[in-house]
Amino acid sequence: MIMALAAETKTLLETLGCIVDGGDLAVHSPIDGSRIGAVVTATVDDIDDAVAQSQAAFLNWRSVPAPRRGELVRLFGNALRAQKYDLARLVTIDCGKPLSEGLGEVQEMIDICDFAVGLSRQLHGLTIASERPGHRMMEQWHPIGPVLIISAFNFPVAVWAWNAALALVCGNSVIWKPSEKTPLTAAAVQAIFEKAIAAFGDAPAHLSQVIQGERDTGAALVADPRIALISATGSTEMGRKVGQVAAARFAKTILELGGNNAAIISDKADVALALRGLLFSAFGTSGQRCTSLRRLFVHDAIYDSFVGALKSATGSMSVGDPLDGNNLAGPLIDEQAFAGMRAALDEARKIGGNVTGGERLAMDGVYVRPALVEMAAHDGPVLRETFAPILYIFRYHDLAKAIALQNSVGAGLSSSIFSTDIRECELFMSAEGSDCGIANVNIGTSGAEIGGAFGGEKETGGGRESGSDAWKAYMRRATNTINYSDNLPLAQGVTFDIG
Ligand code: UN1
Repeated sequence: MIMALAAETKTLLETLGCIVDGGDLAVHSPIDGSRIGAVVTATVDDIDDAVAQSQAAFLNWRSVPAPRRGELVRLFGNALRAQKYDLARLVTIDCGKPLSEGLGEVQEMIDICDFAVGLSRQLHGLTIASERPGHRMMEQWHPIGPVLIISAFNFPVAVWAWNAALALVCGNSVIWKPSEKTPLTAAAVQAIFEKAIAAFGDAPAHLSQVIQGERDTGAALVADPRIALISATGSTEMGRKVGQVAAARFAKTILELGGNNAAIISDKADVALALRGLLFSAFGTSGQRCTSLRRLFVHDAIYDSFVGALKSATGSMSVGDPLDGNNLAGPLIDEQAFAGMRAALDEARKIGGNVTGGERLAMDGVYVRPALVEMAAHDGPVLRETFAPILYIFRYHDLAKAIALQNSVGAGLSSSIFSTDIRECELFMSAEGSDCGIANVNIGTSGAEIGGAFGGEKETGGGRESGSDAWKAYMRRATNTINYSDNLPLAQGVTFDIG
């Protein structure tokens, strides 16, 4: 298998038009831990050049009419359609998610391209009534500048696409710092993007660039005053650093950080549907989504039967090679992820948690059984995000108290209620309900579509990406007041008469 993965990676990269000639950053597939390639990391000088080139590209691109900019994104979406399967396989090899999810990830890229193409004719502002006679006010949205996109290993290409597709139609250049754990998919996507650039004809050079490297590379880019907007996906710890550096120079940020997502299973839930929905959210992608379900509040009246059904469904979940379509979950990204999982489970046991599953499987790569933990207290590891398939389970009686407990953690990304009672569902979505950026009813916490704004509150960072009006974060707003009269009345009735 070891030779096979390296050889397949090479073939896939070639098919995708990507030349990776080796380099100083070795890449390993989480499927079996084998080495599948290497990429060249950027030096300090490379970073400086890239930002200068991005700035030059921006100065050109901002003047291209937005619908024409949309044409480039349309071509890119088509190029992705043509190579969806090959790119999806590479995603699976690079980050270990099941092939079905790899395909879904590329589809998410295609979807956001379609969305952005339509948007390229709708970057509209308001016309506002003026209090002054013969005056008109309006808002315009203008391109903002080079956009830095920092992405994480778990969605190695889709999250970049959410940002890049919008940034490009909005008239910006982009620089991508992918996770050092998944650099090959980034290189491949850049090669696909270059095909769209070639078909487009006259896009400026360096409109989109990939800068490979580790944390210090990201830090150098974040600190560069020429970067107008930083969109960073990753841990809350990373986001806190990025946010502080950006704030010091008043750069704009979109931060999509950790989640500690919960679902409430009411005694009025459709339990079969709830079970399916929460299993995907908790254990799909091996619990390595920012939207993964981590905490479950089950109503007292159905607790024993529901948790029994959950245990048997979890026990029969197939974990293994993500390229094999029979497996619902693949490996964890690396040994460090397993260490984090083990530490969280040990800690949970110490405070009275009853753990089912969570064992490591005897295979190359880091494969684990999903873990269910019936908790006595909402405390300890429950309060933080552990990027692994662990679901903490609690009993509840009073819905308002369950919502309060759900909201009592630092993160505020995603949440769900499973109930057929409209009062419970509406309460959950109301101002007194979930405090998360995403509050779902009768579906799990993960697997959002691109049409909605994506992001969360509190320690999740507060930014929004993807659909709805998230595009506004990628532009600067100008308020224009136009006087078409021959008089100069001042607002608020102020007088200033010069003789
Ligand atoms: C992430 O894990 O960083 O809603 C993004 C979802 C996906 C995106 C997750 N569409 O689960």
